[in-house]
Amino acid sequence: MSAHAVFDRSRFDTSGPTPLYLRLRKLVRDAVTAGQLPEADALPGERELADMLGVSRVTVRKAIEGLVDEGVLVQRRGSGTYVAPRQGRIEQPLSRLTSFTQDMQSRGLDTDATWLDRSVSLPSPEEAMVLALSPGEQVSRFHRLRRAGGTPLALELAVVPRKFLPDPSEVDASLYTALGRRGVRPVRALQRLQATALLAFEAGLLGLPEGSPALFIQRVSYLPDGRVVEFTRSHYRGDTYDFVAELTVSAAPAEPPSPGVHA
Ligand code: 16G
Repeated sequence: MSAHAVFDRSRFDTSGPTPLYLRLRKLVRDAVTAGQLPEADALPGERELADMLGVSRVTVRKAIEGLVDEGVLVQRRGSGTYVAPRQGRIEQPLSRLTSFTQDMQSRGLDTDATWLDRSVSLPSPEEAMVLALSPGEQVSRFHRLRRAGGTPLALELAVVPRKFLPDPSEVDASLYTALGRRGVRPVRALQRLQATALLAFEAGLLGLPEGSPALFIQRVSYLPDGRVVEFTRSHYRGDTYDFVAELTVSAAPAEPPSPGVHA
């Protein structure tokens, strides 16, 4: 998405009591977080931005000052305003079992996808083992390039035993919604993350140079009765996604009864 699409006047909501400079600040911050304004990209000049959005230059200046203070933007004297390095990463908590669509919607981002494969087939030996399938049992296969806010974020191959989703065309925008409709949405999952470098075809689809860093994530999800409902392998762009885990100390062990005290 170009800066012109981000700063499209028709999409800039000016209704309501929030001051315009705060709205503009949020617009830029969200676009940076979503990767729509990539790291090191130059922003249009102050006057151009004001014209594009139909606001005053004072509003633009105030918004930019705030974003520079926040560390979202940097200003270089004489040359302009740029998206600051390493900003705009999406932080995803590791402890909640949510879907890509849910994750992005909670950030106010629209999702879409390009289907690379949506079919029924026999599983690979690895898939048959992970999904605990009987010999000859088929799987529904969902291979997508997933985008949020127009930016490619992940390549994802989800494999589901066909008995849970007999017709792959039931999956439109969200796999989890389709599973939910059939009463087999997972309630628990194990996820493994590994650092990797993108192969040429993966990089090409994600719009990155070959060898770019990525997170390779494998998720195995379970139904309440312990059956495996999903085996998904994804490549998430390393430059936009942070998975964040919350760590807590385990609960203190129960105090041993004091000597000599009996109920
Ligand atoms: C996430 C999951 C993936 C799941 C998908 C469902 C990770 C690493 N992976 O991308 O396992 O299949 O969500 O999303 O979080 P959907 O319901 O939007 O299709």
